Amino acid sequence: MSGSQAPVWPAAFAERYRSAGHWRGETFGRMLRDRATAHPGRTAIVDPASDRRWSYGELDDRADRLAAGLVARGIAKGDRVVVQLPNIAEFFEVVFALFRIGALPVFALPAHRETEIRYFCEFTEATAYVIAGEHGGYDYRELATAVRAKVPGLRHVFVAGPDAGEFEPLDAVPAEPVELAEPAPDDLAFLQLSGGSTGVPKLIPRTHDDYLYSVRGSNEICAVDEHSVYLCVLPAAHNFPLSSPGTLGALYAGGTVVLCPQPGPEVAFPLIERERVTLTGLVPPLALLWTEAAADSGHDLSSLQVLLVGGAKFSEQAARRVRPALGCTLQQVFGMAEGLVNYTRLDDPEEVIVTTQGRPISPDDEIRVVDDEDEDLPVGATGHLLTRGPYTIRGYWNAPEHNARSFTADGFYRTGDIVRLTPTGHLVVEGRAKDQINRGGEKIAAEEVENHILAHPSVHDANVVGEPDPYLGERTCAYVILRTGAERLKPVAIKRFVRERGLAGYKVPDRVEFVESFPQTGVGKISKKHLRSAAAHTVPTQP
Ligand code: AMP
Ligand code: DBH
Repeated sequence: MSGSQAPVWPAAFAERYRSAGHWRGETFGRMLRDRATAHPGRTAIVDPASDRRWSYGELDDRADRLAAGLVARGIAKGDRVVVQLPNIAEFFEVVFALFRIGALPVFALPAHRETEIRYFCEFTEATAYVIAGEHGGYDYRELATAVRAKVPGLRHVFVAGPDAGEFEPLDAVPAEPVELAEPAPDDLAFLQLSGGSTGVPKLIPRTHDDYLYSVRGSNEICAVDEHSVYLCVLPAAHNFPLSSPGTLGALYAGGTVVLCPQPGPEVAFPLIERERVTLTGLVPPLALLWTEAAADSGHDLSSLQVLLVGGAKFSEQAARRVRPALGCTLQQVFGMAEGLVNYTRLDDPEEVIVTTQGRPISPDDEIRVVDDEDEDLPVGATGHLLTRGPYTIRGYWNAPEHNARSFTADGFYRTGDIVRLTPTGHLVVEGRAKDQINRGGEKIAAEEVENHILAHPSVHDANVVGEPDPYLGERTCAYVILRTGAERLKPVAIKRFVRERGLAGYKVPDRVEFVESFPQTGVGKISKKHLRSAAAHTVPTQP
């Protein structure tokens, strides 16, 4: 992989991370083979929606066979493959097949629509795209038809499930296993997505070595072992349920992954009872919902030992309710697909668990809290979080200009988070400096949505900011100035316009407000700070 595509760790750091035992020369493909050899009969994947249970031996064999079929279709080492699958067993068959080939899954989310998928396909020059035919009332085949018409380089679309339409069924791909050259541990394993703060999403290159370290470290901290049963509630491709400690943590430890088809308690609670689930991970709005529902659910949740909550700030009041309601230990997790993941520890005092977002996985995670001039602040002061370490990327994929801004000259990632360090070394997330809205764990880059609104012929200017929401934490408000003389529009017209441009539903503004002008700062720049506080004071609901 050339340096411009994926910046790597300088040799001295790589050497240090290897000699410290963080990078152990493992790969995902080999890891699954080792587990399948050690305990072929143990259950790896439970997919309740289709009533399937795959043992380690079966998953291993399926990955081999699918890899062979994909290779026969020309998918080769280093190729990018956009994977957009819901929480179904095939997700693991596909990603482990790609890991074995050394082709890179690009982890799209089920919520992504034409604009995002087309961008991923074009930007990564993907050779294939994998979908489930229909899911959650949405037809991904139609999406694939639209994308393929516009992206000629996309050679294959594979469809998991019964009706592939005009595309090739995933079921038709597997072939007799073939000998494949193993990828190197420091090769890229996949491209993960960033919530981002710019016009287009950025892609995060992760290697086998670095990601496996974060998974192994997470397992230790969350006490994941061969008896663990992880319920995957959030979209499987997201970094949090994938690796913190997530499905890959459970598989690494030889435990079991149960795929939750829907995140609500009415689906999840019976599964926890039936499969004796021991841990799961949720975003704060779901954690609130589960806590409320647990009291009179009538389901036996006693197997649940650990609930991880992260992706957005979990309020102290909500955090305090977890243990009494669900009878398990709360672990707050503050992570990012770029790398750094912090956890409260299982044996931290309850006060630390409910009031902090944890501390880093690794003794080699370097944390700096700095002011606007990158000067270090004293412990306890609130400032920008910069980080560098054995599983934090040194740059986004193919984004040299952006990297110059998102990383310091000596390789620290500018997280865009505003934090404070407690005397115990725990981090408290106090806010955000990046131009992003965190809608209950779903990240929205303001600029991306603004650009789409600006494409409307009646719109002169647009600013998207977050406003408080009791359930999501934050929701989006678009302030829009119409062109002079343009027809009057209703807020729904802007929302519909954004949706019809093929953007994921969670990026459609929750509220649209038409204004005459934007507040300005002293030097005449538009003040998002003032817009945010205006939004905080006017939160009527509207269609
Ligand atoms: P991404 O870079 O898209 O993977 O999103 C990671 C970002 O999510 C972090 O930089 C934080 O802004 C936010 N985040 C994740 N977990 C938490 C948490 N527990 N509390 C507050 N913010 C969080
Ligand atoms: O929000 C995130 O991206 C996130 C949250 C918790 C994450 O990537 C993670 C844990 O690994």
